[in-house]
Amino acid sequence: MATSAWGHSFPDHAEPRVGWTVNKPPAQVRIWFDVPIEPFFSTIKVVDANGQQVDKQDGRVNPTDRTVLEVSLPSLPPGKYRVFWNVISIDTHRTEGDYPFTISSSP
Ligand SMILES: [Cu+2]
Repeated sequence: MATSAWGHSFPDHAEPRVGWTVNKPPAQVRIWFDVPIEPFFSTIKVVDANGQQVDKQDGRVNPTDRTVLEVSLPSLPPGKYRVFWNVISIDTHRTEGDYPFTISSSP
């Protein structure tokens, strides 16, 4: 099924932003979705350039805003990272995707 006015959940925006280079290691990654997502079957993880998971493995749907998927990060070194997300929306359909961001070595 293609997109509908409600149901399937797609990312609206993210922090760090998709494809952006940031100067400071972000404390967390957050993705805002266009409709609420199911906490029990939705996942988010962050990997480094070697594919190694680097987040604190506390990925969750924000309990007070179920359109937000978030995960905490340690103080990461400069480099390229990728965020993988996989969510079940309120209509029980699954969507998934990934996006890159970079932490710059220059202050
Ligand atoms: Cu559908």
